Amino acid sequence: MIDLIKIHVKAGDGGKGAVAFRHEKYYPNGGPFGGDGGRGGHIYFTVDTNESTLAKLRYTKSVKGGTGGNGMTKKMHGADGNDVIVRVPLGTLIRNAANGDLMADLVKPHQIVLIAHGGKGGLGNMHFATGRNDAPEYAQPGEIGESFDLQIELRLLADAGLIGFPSVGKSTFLSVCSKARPQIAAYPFTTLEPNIGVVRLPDDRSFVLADMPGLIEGAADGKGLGDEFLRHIRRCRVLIHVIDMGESGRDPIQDYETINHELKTYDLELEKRPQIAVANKMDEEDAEENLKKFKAAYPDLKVYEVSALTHKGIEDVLYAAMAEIEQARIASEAETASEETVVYRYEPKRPDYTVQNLGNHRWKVVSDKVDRLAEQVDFDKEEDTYQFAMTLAKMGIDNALYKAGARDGDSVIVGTYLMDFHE
Ligand SMILES: Nc1nc2c(ncn2[C@@H]2O[C@H](COP(=O)(O)OP(=O)(O)OP(=O)(O)O)[C@@H](O)[C@H]2O)c(=O)[nH]1
Ligand SMILES: [Mg+2]
Repeated sequence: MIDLIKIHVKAGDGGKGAVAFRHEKYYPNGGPFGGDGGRGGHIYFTVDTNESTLAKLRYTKSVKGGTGGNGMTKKMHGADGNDVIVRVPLGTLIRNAANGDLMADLVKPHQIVLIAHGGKGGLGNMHFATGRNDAPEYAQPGEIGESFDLQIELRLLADAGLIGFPSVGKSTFLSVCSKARPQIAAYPFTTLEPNIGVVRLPDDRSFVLADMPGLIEGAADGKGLGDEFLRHIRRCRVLIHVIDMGESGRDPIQDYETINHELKTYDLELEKRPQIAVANKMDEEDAEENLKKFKAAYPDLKVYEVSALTHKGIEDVLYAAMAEIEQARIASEAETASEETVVYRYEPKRPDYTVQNLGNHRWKVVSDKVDRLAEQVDFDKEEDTYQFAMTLAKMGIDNALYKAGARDGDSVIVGTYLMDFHE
């Protein structure tokens, strides 16, 4: 059972800006004409309700976004790199493995989060013309795409889980109230992995329902399909306990006891999980008789009578499940809020700036903030330029450049301008 994996993600690098000049009739001194590089591909994660485990990612060591295309002459943009969308099951938690920070908690069907940003494309030389230099030989390199080591973990599998002995009709139940099409057969252990469907009530409320592989006595100690499935069960807010009242020759009272005993043996918490008792196969002969005995044994238990085969009584179970789920959602929201902050759209905290060594005594300050500031500055005015330089010093950029190896007289690209570095 794969419910915890590590994976490396690297968003695509941005494409290089182009250095090009205009060579056309009537423009003898052709101005700078190089276009911008394309953005690197982002890495997204999305919920795929057809997946119930992380098994498909087991051999995926890393995921890489496409590199942005380089800018071209005639101010043409490079193409953006391909985005990558990684599909994971509902209930997937994504953490930054470096510090354990929660980056995403995927709790809704089709939810999508941007985990690693592709690098911005570099600006072409057409942006670098200034009064002093109308033929800049410089264009920006693309920004490096973000990369992370991720720890991916499965938590909540579904709002409600169908549990019970093999062949009691769990998968049949799921198939009649959702679009899921699980395998259904008269032999035990037909279901080997949970199937997931979205149940939509006539009043438009909805919840996620999973059928579980059958449990048998000793499951908590690894019998039958073992305790792996008890782990899935732990990941459902509400349990729908399906009991076969039909002609199987099983003893419903014994079955009900056994399953509850296995749940408790596996995890004491499961005893407290809201549970709905469903008497299935009520269309069969003997069912009424069996049900009578069962009810006599549990006079206080609310038992829902259904036939998954003829769809009888299903809707009542769904409404009852919905009510329990809403209660449980409220409870878990309160719990989560006090435990940790859940970030639905992850926007990583980027440092205000980074410095890049472009080689050949050229440096670049990579920073949205500085880029925005630089746009306000009139570099033809001494005073403005001086003020701007002071701001950079205050932000610690001078120090960072010096530490990185910049020396007197080196060129530093700030925003779309070229400045001289003074120690
Ligand atoms: N007569 C009758 N048969 C049913 C009913 N529900 C399910 N069945 C039959 O019971 C058998 C087992 O059904 P499944 O839905 O595969 O049972 P399951 O609980 O998912 O079984 P496992 O996946 O093996 O644990 C199939 O032959 C179904 O057609 C019902 O309400 N009435
Ligand atoms: Mg099944």
